[in-house]
This record gives sequence, C-alpha cells and structure tokens, in this order.
Amino acid sequence: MENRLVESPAWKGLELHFGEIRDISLRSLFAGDAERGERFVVNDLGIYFDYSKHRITAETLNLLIRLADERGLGEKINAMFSGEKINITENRAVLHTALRAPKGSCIMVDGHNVVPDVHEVLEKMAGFANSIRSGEWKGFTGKTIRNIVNIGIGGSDLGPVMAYEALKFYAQRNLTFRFVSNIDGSDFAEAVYGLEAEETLFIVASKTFTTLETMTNARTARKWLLEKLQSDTAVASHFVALSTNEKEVSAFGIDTRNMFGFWDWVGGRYSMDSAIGLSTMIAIGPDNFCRMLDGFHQMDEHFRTTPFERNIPVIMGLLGLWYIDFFGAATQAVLPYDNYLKRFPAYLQQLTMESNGKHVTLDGTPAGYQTGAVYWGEPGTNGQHSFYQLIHQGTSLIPCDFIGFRTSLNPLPLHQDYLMANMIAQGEALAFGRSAGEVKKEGVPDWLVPHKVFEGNRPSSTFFMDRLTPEILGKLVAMYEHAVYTQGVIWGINPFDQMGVELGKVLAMKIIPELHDRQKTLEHDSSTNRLIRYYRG
Ligand code: G6Q
Repeated sequence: MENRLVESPAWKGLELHFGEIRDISLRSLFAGDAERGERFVVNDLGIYFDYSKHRITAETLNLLIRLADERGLGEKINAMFSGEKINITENRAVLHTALRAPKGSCIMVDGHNVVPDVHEVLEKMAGFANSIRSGEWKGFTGKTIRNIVNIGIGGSDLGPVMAYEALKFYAQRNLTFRFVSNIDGSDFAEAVYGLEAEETLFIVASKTFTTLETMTNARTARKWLLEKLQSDTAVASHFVALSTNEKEVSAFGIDTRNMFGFWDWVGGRYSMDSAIGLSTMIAIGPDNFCRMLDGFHQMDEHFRTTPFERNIPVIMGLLGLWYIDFFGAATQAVLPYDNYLKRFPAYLQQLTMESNGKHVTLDGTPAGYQTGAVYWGEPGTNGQHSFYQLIHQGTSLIPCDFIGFRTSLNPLPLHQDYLMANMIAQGEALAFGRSAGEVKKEGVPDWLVPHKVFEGNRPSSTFFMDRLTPEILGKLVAMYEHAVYTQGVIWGINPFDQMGVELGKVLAMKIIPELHDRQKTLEHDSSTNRLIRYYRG
C-alpha cells in the first residue's frame, strides 16, 4: 500500500477538489457562512482549536478524512498504542504513549507488560528528585546540591530544555538549571561558569550512552569536578545517568543505582516524559511532573478514541498535508504567544522534521510526493517585529499555528490584553488582508497602494487555552506527536527512525584523525581536502 498514496481515490478526489478551491478566498468563505468561525472548531481537553481560517471547505475535510481512512489511520493508531513493531527499519515498538499510561494499565511488548516498569522508574525518579529538592542529597563534601547541569543532545536535550523553560514558573527557584548539548567547548564552559563543583549535579542523559557530543561533555564534566574535588569517589554523589545502556553507564564510572532507565521503544525525540525528564521533575517536582504525564495521556486517549472529524491531532496532520502536498507549502510556522514557550518551536523542529523528513516509503521506494515541512518559529509578539513581514506580504505560503492563553502566569496590568490582541489580530490580518480598495479609501496615493496591499488568504490555526500548566504542556506536546504520526501514516513513511543523521557522524569520525596528522593523505573531494588543510593551519 505504501507507495500508492497518489493513486488512492481520496487523493485523486483531493486533486480535483484542489483545482476547484485553490483560488477561493477566506474572505468569501467567511462571507458565505456566518457560522464558519464556530463550525471549524474543536473545543476539547481545555484546548480551543480554531481551524476556520484555513483554505478548506467541509468537502475538503471530508476528502482528507477519507484519505486518512483509505490509508488505514485507525488501524495504524491501534498498532502504535498496542506495541506492534511499527518502527520496521529498527524492528522496534513505538510506545511513548506507555510512558504516560496510568498505573494498572497493560501494554505488552514481547510478552511483557511494560507499564509496571515505567512506574517503577517514575517512583525512583520521584525519590531522587525529592532528595535534591529537599536538600537531603548531599554532594561529596556534604554540601547541598544547588545546580543541576543536564548533559545530552538532540532528544536528550531539546525536550528537557523546552520543558524547563515552559514550566519555569512552577520550578523550585533556589535550584539553578543549565543544559549542555553542543560539542563546542564554549557550551560546557558557559554552562559551568560560576558554579561551585561541590554544589553541582551532572545528569548525563543519553539513550545509547555512546553519543560523541554527550560522552565528550560528560568526560569533561568529570574532569572539571575531579580537579576541584580532588577525589575519584566524588563522581558517585555528583553524577547520575539517564540511559538504556547499563553497561556503558557503569564503564563511565556511574553507579548503576544512580541510573534511571528507559527502553528501546522510546525514541529520543519522544522521550521528554521518560527518565530523560529527570531535570524537569527536579525543577517542578514529582506532582507537577505527574500532572504533565496526565496531560499527555489525556491527549493520547483523545487521539486514540475520538472520531477523526473532531480529533485535534488528526485534523492538524491533515491540514499540514493539505498545504504541503497540494499548495506546495514548504514550511510551517509555530508562533507561541507565551514567552515561556520560547523553546517550543525548536523542540517541534526535531519532533516533526526528524520524524517526517523521509524520502522513501516503508517499502523502500521513493515517495514521489512532498513529505515533512520545515518547522520554525519564535514567540509573539517578538516575531511580529522581525519575520512576519514575509508571512504577510512575501511570495511563499506559510501556514501558522498560533498558541495563546487567556490568563498570564504573571498578570501585569495590560500586558496580557496587548499580547492576546496581537495574536488574534495576526490571524485576522493573515486571513483577510487589506485590499487595494480599502487602502485607497485611506487616501494612500496610487503608486503606494500595491505596497500597502495585504493579499490575505494566508492560513492559520489558533490554539487557545486558559493558562500554561504542566498538564497543558503535556497535551500540547502529545498533540504535535500525534499530528506527526498522522502525516507519517498517510505518507507511508517511517516517522520513528533517523538514518539521515548518520552519514555526517560517520564522516566526522573519519575527519577527526586527519585534522592534526599531517602524514595522513587526504582522499576527499578538493573542497573538503582544502577545508581540512585550512584547519590544520
Ligand atoms: C532522536 C534522535 C537523536 C538522539 C540524540 C541523542 O530521536 O535519535 O536526536 O536523541 O542523537 O542520542 P542519545 O540519547 O543516545 O545520546
């Protein structure tokens, strides 16, 4: 089936339909239906999802849902939730949903119920998080831990950083959190700048415990600590590991009692609610962490059980596909109107692009149609004073996701009104623009009119919620996770491997010894050879 997407009846129907509605404006769609702003809305789980400002009709949605049905989305959702090995290239189950399954549920992998394992780790994490938060856990010299440095990269960094920033309001403020990911020594140097080793805990977060960047930073951290504390035994009270690889953790010198495990069925970019979330749990406390997990779980259940026409992640995934494959949109902007969500676009970049940036379908043949879009964004209103110009008046079509909250966590007079007014106004301006006639009425001279025209017809979704809580964050992340899966299923690709990051890593390992050994003959292309010689100096 994988390769027949473009042959499927619903796809053919969408092609015809696209021809009919591509030039219809949002102005006319709204003018023709006074209820449109209520009709294309899902209000569930505390999320008001308005997708009325999309270039769709009821017919578009029907066809997209038919496409999802024809591609077996319902069965594929069940396959994922029930632990089938849907990550076929790595022969693995994909069970991030088990990380937030309530105690007492049963999810079998290879004849084993994994839910009790998940809760055992959560309890161990909670015990540890509490001992750091209360000051009970002491460093090697008997001092209380005040600084937590998470060392990890990719999925072992972006989730923890994003969640820490997003939930900082709920964090225990006498603890300092820093994150090191880059192999660039400056990242490490800045992360430990001004920290007392005696009061610092390093969390080495690595599923494999072999990643070059993380292991290099972890070794540097160990050296930094030992130089200051002058004893090898200090490692035990200043290092913990989050990993699936007990052998490597132990070889590094971390006591496996200070290791928090997870499993091969948790993908890196789907792991922020596994042991990889230890820094989050230390920051916000186990109770808030559980509220976040509950939010994830509620969205999982929504995705698993809600009919597609009211299913938030399914609709999101379908709309994304509509723009990518029919309108030729190459990018999708994510614009949170909440400063705490400043790292959310970066987090989503990995989630979406590493998942759906695939050129072959499950059977290995070229897709032949466009898959994953480029995700990007910055918080509003900052972005309005920077790149929004291109979204409003540029030549590319860029669907936008606006994310906002009714209540600010820091309610300073006027700020929230101004923030939300701006978010709402942006969606309105993008959709309806400003015509030449309207511009002329303002007395603008003819020659200037084209420059002041906003064509409009630029689509956006708005996600409106009451306030940013751990529970809502869980829902938002799971919502995007499942939208990604929805698209992956329809495209017939594997959203759960990431072979594309391998080649660069392999080539870097070859180049490392060539950088200083002038005897080594360089056998790359002429450009690469010259770059290596330039570095050699
Ligand atoms: C995510 C990817 C990747 C991974 C990092 C870190 O889905 O697999 O970003 O998370 O390469 O890997 P380790 O956790 O094994 O160090």
